[in-house]
Amino acid sequence: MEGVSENEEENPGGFVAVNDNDDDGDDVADRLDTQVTGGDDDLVQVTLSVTPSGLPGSDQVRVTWTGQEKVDVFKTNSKWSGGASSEIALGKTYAVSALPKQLNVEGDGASDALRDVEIKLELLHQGTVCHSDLIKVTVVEVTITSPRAGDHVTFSAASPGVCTISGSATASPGTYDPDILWTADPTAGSTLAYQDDRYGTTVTITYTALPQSNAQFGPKTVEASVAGASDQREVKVFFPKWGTNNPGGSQPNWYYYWSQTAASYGSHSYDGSLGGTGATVWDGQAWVARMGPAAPNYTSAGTWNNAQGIDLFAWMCRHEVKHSQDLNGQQWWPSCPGQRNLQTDSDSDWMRDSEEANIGQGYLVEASPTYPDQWNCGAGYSDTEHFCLSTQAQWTPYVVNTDDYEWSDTGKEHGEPY
Ligand SMILES: [Ca+2]
Ligand SMILES: [Ca+2]
Ligand SMILES: [Ca+2]
Ligand SMILES: [Ca+2]
Repeated sequence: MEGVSENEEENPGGFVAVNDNDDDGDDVADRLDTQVTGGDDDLVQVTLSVTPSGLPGSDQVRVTWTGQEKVDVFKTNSKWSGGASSEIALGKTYAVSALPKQLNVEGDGASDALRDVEIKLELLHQGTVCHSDLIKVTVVEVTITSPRAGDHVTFSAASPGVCTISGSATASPGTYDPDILWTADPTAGSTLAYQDDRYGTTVTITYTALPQSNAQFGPKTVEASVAGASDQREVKVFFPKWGTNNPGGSQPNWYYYWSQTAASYGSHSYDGSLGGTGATVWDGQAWVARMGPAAPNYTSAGTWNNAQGIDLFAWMCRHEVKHSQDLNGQQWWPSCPGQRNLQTDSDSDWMRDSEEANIGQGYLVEASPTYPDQWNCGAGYSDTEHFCLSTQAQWTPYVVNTDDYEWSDTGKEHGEPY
């Protein structure tokens, strides 16, 4: 048997894992699958051979096993061959001339005790057993009861932040409980630790310190394994949205991490002193886009189609960045705010009167706004707002389970609107 030397065949014997994962990804547990496309590495190979060679051609070998509810035996490790199941019937015989032959043993149910399945190969000479070889097998299963698939876990808002995953699992046969080994995916930039003890039926897995990269949040796999058997659960790891314990320092976590995603746009910075969602301000040298504390929230005004959370942030980036580009690039107010005055902006629309006609949108120097407010901007709507809203980059709302990069708690992937 694969991985078992001749002198270990009866003790400790071989190990086969219960095949209840899904290697071919067809949503059928492989144990119940008639065909595992591409082969299944959970099946354990057993090689049938006899020595010496040169035995009479009429000699046969016969394969039998105990524990039929615990193991099945197949010719191929895909459980399928020539358009049909490759399962082998108990007591199958082979001519010695056909050896060596490889069989594949699948675990179908866990052992009740160590070595309680016996696979026997008998050499038959003129129908009588003249030699036999035995290998004892333990069918092992490990089952994770915590975490559950898809569980959400969030770093604390403390500095450094700590994310804790509580694991528990059982092994069959139960003898293996203390030997269950826990493994969790690493998180680059965080310290992964298994508190106290990495072995046994329970574990506390911790990640300490929030990562630099937003891509380090999201799905993480936790695995429990013992004696060749394993079980996995995928959890989702989130950052505390309102915390500031990211590696960048003082910015809120939502700003730090969302700025790394497709929701961000252009060049902007965070200003916690702003009253609202964002603004374009003169920093002494240029017009710059600033995001405010309300950018990750919700606005019931219609301008942004009731965008919430990361969608509102995405609209704010696109809007304020466009304002900054207009005000800088269009040369409306080349060294503002000093030169903006009512003589050069008679309609107070933040568009220099001498430029209004050159923009090509038919803006009038005597009107702000020139056109109706189709965005429900309300107070402050002007020709400058009209130009920005007409020409800025658009945003398609974030789609949960498709876009997969909004890992704030609270937030969309976490299950809240924002
Ligand atoms: Ca499998
Ligand atoms: Ca399958
Ligand atoms: Ca004007
Ligand atoms: Ca105007």
